[in-house]
Amino acid sequence: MSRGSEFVVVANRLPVDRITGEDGAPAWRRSPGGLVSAIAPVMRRRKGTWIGWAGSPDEELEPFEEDGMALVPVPQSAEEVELYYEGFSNATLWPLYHDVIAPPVYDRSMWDAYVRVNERFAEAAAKVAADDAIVWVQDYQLQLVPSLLRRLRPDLRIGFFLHIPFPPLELFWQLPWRRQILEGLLGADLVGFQLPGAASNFVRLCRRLLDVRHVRQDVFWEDRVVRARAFPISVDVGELNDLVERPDVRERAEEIRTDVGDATILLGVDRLDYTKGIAQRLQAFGELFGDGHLKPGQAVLVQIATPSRERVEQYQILREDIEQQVGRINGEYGEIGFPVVHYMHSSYDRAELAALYLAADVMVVTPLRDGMNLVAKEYVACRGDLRGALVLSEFAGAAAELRRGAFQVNPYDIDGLKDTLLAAVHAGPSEQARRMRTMRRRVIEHDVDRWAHEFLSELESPALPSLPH
Ligand code: ADQ
Repeated sequence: MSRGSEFVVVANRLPVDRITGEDGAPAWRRSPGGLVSAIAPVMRRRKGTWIGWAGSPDEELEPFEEDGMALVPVPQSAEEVELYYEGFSNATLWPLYHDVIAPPVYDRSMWDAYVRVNERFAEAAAKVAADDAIVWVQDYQLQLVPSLLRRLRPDLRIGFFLHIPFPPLELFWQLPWRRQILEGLLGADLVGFQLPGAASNFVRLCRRLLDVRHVRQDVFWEDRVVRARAFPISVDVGELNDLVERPDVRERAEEIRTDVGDATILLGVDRLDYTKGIAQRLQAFGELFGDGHLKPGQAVLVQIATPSRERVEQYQILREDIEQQVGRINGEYGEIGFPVVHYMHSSYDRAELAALYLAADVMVVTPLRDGMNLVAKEYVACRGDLRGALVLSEFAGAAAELRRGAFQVNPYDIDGLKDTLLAAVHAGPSEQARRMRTMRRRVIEHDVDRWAHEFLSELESPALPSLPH
C-alpha cells in the first residue's frame, strides 16, 4: 500500500471477522458493534485505512479491501498474543484500570512484548499515513503508539481514545512502567476518555509524575499542547431501531416470552468478565427466591455470557465460579420446568440480541467498574415502546448519562441490589415510560455518530496558540 491515507485508524483488531463463505472458501465479514459502524462511514468519506491484527497468530497477510475500507493487517506471533495481548493488555492493564478487582500481573517479558507490538503498529501507521494525516489510535492495548508514531512522523495529527476507565493516581502508581505509558499517551494531540473524571485523573497524573504544567485539561508537553477531554461513547441508534422494527425480531421476542412461560424476564448480557458483576447479580437474584420475594415461574434471569479471553487464568476461574453459582441457584430454588436462571455461554447475532432486549422486562447491568457499558444504552435504544426498566450500576460510565431514568445500584451492596431488582420488577407502566423517555432522549441525541464526530472535530480544531508563562 502506498503512503497516502488522509485518515488512519489504529486498533488492536481489524474491523472484520474471518468467516467461511457460502462456497466454503474463507471470507471476511464486517465485525458487529458500534465502533466499527461509527467509524466505517468516516473511513469511506476520507479514504481511510484501518490498521489492526486479523485475529490469527503467526499469519502474514497482505493489505486488502473489505466493505469499502482499506485494511492493513499487523501480524502477531503466538508468543506475542500470549505476552502482549493476553498478558500485558489483559492480565496487567485491564485489572489495573478496573480498580484492581483482580490482582494485576507485573511481568517484564509481557512488558517487552507490549513495547515490541506497539512499535510494529506505529511503524505500520507511519508507512500508510499521508502528509499531515489524521491518525486515531484506539484503546489500552496501544498506549505507546502515539509517542512512537510522533517520533516517526511529527507531521501527523494524532488522537487517542481510551475505551476503559483511566484509574486514579493511587492505583496507576503501582505500574512499574507508569512513566513510559504516560509519555506514550502524551504523544497524542488529543487524549479522549469516556468520562471527565478519567481526563482529570490523567491530568493529575501528568502533574505528579512528570511535573508538567497544565491549564485545566490542556497539558504542556515538549512544546506541544496535549488536550485531555471526555467523549462518552454510544450506540448506533439507527441500526437498533431498524432491528426492532423487523417482524422476525418482534416474533422472536414473543417466542422468548412464551418459552419462559410468560414469567417476568430479567436479562443480563455481558462478556464473561470479572468486571461485570455477574456473581453479585446472581447472588442477589437467588436470595430473592430464598426470601420468598420471588417464586419459580414468576421471574427468571436470562444471563447471556459471551466467551471472552478464555486463555487468561482469571477468566477460566471466573467461568467455573459463575457456572457453579448458576447450578447452585437452580438446584436450590428451581422446580421441574421452572429453572430460575437461564445461563447461555455463547455469542449471539445482533437480531437475536435485539429480540432479547425487546423481551426483557428488566435489564440488569451491574458492573463493578466499566468504562461505559454499551449494553445499557442498547437496551434503551431498543425500547421505543417505552416499556422495561434498567437496573444500572453506579460504577458504569453510562450511569453519568442515564442516572435519572435508571434504577441505580451499588453492586457491592447485595441487600440494596435485591431491593432495587424488586423495585424494577414492580415498576408500573407509567413509571417505566417516564424513566425510559428520559433515558431515550439522551441516547438518541448522543449516538455513536455524534461521538465520532465530536472526537474528530476536537482533534482537527487548532490547539491553544501559546504556552503559559
Ligand atoms: P466491553 O467491555 O466489551 O467494551 P460493552 O460496552 O458492554 O462492554 O460492549 C459489549 C458489546 O458486545 C455490546 O455491543 C454487546 O451488544 C455485545 N455483546 C455482549 N454480549 C454479547 C453476546 N452474547 N453476543 C453478541 N454480542 C454481545 C469496552 C469497555 C466498555 C465500553 C466499550 C466501548 O469495557 O466500558 O462501553 O468498550 O467503548
